[in-house]
Amino acid sequence: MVGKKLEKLLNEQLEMEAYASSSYLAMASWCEVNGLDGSATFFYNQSDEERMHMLKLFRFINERGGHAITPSLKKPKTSFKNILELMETFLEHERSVTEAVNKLVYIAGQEKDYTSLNFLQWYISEQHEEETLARTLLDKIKLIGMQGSGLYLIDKEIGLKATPSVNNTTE
Ligand code: OFO
Repeated sequence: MVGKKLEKLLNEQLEMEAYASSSYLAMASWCEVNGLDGSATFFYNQSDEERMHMLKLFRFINERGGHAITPSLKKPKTSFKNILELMETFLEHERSVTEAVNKLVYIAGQEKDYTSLNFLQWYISEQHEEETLARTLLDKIKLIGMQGSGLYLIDKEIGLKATPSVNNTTE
């Protein structure tokens, strides 16, 4: 049985994952309408992944005798100055998710909820991977530069990092 305090935090986490999913969908759309097809595929996949992260939490809360609450979504940012600003937003968002996961782990430890601690390990590794990926892509954009054919190369690089997703909406 999950404690009330942790249940509330897990529901907040679920909401963050849902927001990440809609934010990345908005990023995919911006990339697509700006001719950045590789980046669009990358963010469509990221959006699907975040929905999966949300669902994992959803099921876990209910399995533990809590009540998973379907979140109402705030509108994500839908337009960006350029791919650099978009990628900075992506990294910033991942950082805030990592902070929230760390807080959850801390509270689960305090409450001696070892089942939740074990469950949350997956999110710790996932955040590590995603933050590293966002940082790498940001570095690439800075390195290549957006002038001339730079944007084309950047888009290609980002597209190469797109992991095939089960719910792939771009194929
Ligand atoms: Fe949910 O993986 Fe990052 O945010």
